[in-house]
Amino acid sequence: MNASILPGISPSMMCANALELGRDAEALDRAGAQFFHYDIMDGAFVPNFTLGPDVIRAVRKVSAVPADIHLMVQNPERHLHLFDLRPGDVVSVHQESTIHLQRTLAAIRQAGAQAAVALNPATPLCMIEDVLPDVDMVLVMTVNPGFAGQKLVPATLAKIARLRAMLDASGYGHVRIEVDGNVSFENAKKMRAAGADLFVAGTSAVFCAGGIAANMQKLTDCIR
Ligand code: S6P
Ligand code: MG
Repeated sequence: MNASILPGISPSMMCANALELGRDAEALDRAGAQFFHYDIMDGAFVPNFTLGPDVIRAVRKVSAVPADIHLMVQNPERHLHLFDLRPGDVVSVHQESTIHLQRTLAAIRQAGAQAAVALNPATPLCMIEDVLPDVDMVLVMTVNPGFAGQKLVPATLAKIARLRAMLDASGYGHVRIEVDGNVSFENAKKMRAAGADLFVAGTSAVFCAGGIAANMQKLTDCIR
């Protein structure tokens, strides 16, 4: 792990109570969420639909927590203009989703946000070696994207550790590692030990029995 990066939690807003989204956002803000994670799907890159730019705009009315926008869409560069990006926001695009990855990452920075590249479990780390100067964060999918409530793909734990070593050895020690999928209390400890520092919290840890405040505290204790 990189000791200079403050680990944090990015609650997955698709797992919040859709009928009480504002109330949940305020509770997550009070509980110290570093970002709010928004899953944007197109029914093509992944076989599902979830949130969109209007939901992000609505949540911004009740909280200033930055947006962590996870684009699971084909050709994400065509849709960046739909988001009112703010400094401090981070936008992830999948390596598998765009041919001109470097150009897309540069466009995110140009729009004023931090840029991140996301990797499906089957995509090897070598696919992002040449865009490390263009990213502020790498999102390691620890399940196949598309749905909440899935089981961890075990090989992704070693992948996090290899990524941290690769970043540190190549002069990109400042680049964060986010993990997304089945971040349970138990898995979060293993992911943290492997070098992850931003944890997407869904049904496995925060949006489950116990309530938002207590679960956020418990997860915080697992990653610090
Ligand atoms: C899945 C999506 C994720 C989920 C999150 C759910 O495609 O990218 O952000 O919302 O992983 O968490 P959990 O704990 O239900 O797996
Ligand atoms: Mg996600």
